[in-house]
Amino acid sequence: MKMGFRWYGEGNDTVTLDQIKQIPGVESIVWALHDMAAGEEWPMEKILKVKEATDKYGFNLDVVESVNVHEDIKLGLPTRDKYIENYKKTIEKLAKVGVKVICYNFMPVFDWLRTDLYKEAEDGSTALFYEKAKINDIDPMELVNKIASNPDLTMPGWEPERLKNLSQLFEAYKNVTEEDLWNNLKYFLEQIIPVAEINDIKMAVHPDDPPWSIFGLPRIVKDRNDLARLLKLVDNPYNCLTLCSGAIGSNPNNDVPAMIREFGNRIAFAHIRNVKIYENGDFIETSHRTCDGSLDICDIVKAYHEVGFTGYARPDHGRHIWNEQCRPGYGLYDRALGIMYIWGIWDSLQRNK
Ligand code: CS2
Ligand code: MN
Repeated sequence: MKMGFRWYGEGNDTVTLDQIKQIPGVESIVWALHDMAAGEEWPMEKILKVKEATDKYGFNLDVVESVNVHEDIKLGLPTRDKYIENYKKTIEKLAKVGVKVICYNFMPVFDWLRTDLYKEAEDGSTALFYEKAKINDIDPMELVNKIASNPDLTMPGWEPERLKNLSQLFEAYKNVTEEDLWNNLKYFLEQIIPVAEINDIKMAVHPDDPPWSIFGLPRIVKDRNDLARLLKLVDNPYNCLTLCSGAIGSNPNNDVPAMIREFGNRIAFAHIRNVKIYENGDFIETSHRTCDGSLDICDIVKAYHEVGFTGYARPDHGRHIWNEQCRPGYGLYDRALGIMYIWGIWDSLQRNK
């Protein structure tokens, strides 16, 4: 298992590369050009700038999260072809700096969704929270204003340019069924995977977060059967998964360790984090420790160990602790603690092999 840490780039992150360097065992910076709109071709100069910054610290750039998929591709519009061409050109450029995995998602309109970014826990820490009942009542625009209101730290997946045409987007998806979305994903992968293969880059889809339909929008990467269908859609070792335990695991019917044991050789990127799920379906992000949440992180790491996982992992989100001012979910402290918990389990499994 190779450990990575998500970093938003120079001047765009409260966490510095100096700090990341001091977290034990981090080899990869998980990165992206966060100022590029979905569908645009990434310029080589900008890619090289990130490489220059991370080279100084000896980090590799093996994992990109994410090259976002333009809505026209998800909608299956005729204009999709030009965006797919741009995606291919971006893949070719990323290969030049040694990228091995591209994480992406196929969620219409919204990426991840929460109702509260700073829900306070008893110990005074705060974390991302999802209140099921609120989603049923709230107007999507109200939620967008709440989530995207911090102009200094754009939330990935909530970029202003993506959300400015929200009502048109909802209109465009009105008659798009889940089967349509599957067909559009197939069309995309049939074109992208051969290019990814030639360039030795694995395409790793991130599950829907949360793994159910929201605001009546179709969603198709929600459970074990979806993952199995997705891998068969284009049955090629470069068509892979980002298995996000916290995303897919926020549905208690999803057995994350079983998914790892079943799909291990097609998981290119592991997002490891815990969530506490309440009886009414609400959930909150917790520390990584198994006893703090509803997911068995010990068994999740054990499953990766059992399948001989040699891919990339990252701690995914963390809580906000010790008064850290940071992008929600992406502070230094709790993610660093998460890494140490993962290493603790991993190292003891290695020893007892
Ligand atoms: C998620 C997503 O893993 C995460 O942090 O909150 O934002 C994820 O980055 C994207 O869905 C991947 O494309
Ligand atoms: Mn994730």
